[in-house]
Amino acid sequence: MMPTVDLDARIPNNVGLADDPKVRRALEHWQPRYLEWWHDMGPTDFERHDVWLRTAVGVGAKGWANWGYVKLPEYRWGIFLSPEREHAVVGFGDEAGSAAWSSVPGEHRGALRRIITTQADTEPASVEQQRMLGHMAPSLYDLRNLFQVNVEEGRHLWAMVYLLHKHFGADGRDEADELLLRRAGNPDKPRILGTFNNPCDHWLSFFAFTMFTDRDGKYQLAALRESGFDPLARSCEFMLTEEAFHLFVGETGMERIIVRAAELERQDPNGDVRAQGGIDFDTIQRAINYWFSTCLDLFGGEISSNAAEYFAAGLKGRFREQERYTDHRALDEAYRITVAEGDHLTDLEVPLRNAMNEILRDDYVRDCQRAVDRWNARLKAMGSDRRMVLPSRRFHRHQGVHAGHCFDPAGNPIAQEELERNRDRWLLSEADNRYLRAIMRPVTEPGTMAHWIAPPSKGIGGQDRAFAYVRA
Ligand code: BYC
Repeated sequence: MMPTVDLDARIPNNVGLADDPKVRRALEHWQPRYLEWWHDMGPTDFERHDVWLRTAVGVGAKGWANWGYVKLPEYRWGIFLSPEREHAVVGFGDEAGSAAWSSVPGEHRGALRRIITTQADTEPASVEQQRMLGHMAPSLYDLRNLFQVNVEEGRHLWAMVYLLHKHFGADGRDEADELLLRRAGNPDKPRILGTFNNPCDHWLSFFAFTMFTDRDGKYQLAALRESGFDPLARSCEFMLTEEAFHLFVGETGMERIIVRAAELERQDPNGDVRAQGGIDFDTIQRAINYWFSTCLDLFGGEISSNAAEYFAAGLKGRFREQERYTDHRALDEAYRITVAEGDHLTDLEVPLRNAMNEILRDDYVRDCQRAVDRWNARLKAMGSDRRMVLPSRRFHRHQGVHAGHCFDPAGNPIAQEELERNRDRWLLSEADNRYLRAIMRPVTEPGTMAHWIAPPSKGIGGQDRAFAYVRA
């Protein structure tokens, strides 16, 4: 059934808030605090600008968003769930085949609250991490893309906060309040997951973040879309629609920097991209190494009893669980993981359910590799010999079985001193970050691009590349 959309309500929604006074009041109480948080921690100094944005207004496959100029604080953050599925069932785990839950089963309350809170926490965190980037945007096209990503992360927070208020009573309200109090990178009240406390203070990191970190979002949301807790599954389904654009921003943004690097390398008599004011291939590779490896950590440990319990309970499945698998209980198989033992590598067999984080990470790595292959095909077509690579999944890890061991980017075990000696060759360094911030001067002329990035292939939202996407 397609739910009714109420766009004129104080909180636009298709979840029947008008008939749910308790939850409506709770959310209307949360709303001014959210706006206060947005004012304090959202994009700095652009509150009065008109930004060409799409605003979610429903969940239909076509025409789910309106386009127009919007001032950021006036964006209509709404709550939209995909339509209810008829005869929805728990799709995997011990209870596979039984009816899906429309309210939270008591025995899974703690786990679900934890999953939803962790998912929710990443959304405001990313907005906080990106708040200064407007001041060094390479074009108005990119500036509006940044703001589009930011407002949609805000909407994803609304989606999760709705679930907390609707299904978790006083505990849920407390969690929703805490979400506005933690701060990315603040040692006293950090965000929950590691990567969401790392600085993202120039546009190479922004594009790497939307390429690699938002892609973790895609896979986590896809795993939760399989959930037997139907409201969570339906929230994630719609969030994925918006997420696709964030991934487009990251993948094409990285590609445009790579293409420009190849052009500048050719122009310089010594092939020195930095001498031409661009971003050289080694720096791009270090950004890939840094963001890819920190994002691998976001999947949690390779061997995880939490993941096994989430799967057994029917809370969090595999990527496209229904389409790709026939055995939804996953009780009989094992999974092989290569780990370090002293100075060599060895294989470990793990019961499949305990390897669910690694299985999701496999799908993620494949998707990242697809994008890297695309960039490399572009380089080849330009006649460049340069190629970008993903480092081994063992490199630079802080969660799971590889944490505490040292590996080179190819995944070979190495001594700590060798890692330290090569750190600035392999990972974005402070000197890189200083250089990148120094070349990133804001470009505010419509249709004009910063020197270090190639133009996009076309404009966005029905407009061409020279459109005034942001107006003072
Ligand atoms: N940092 O069994 P383990 C997105 C903790 S991104 C810090 O190995 P588990 C977005 C873990 O909590 C998607 N702590 O892992 C992107 C546990 O703690 P306790 C966000 C970590 O629990 C861009 C311990 O280590 N969504 O949407 O199976 C922009 C052992 O845990 C980390 C989700 O993450 C870490 N990286 O899996 C905007 C989905 N990794 O029990 C948005 C919800 C693990 O010792 N989250 N730990 O206190 C989950 O499903 C799981 O919590 C995780 C971890 C996949 C994150």
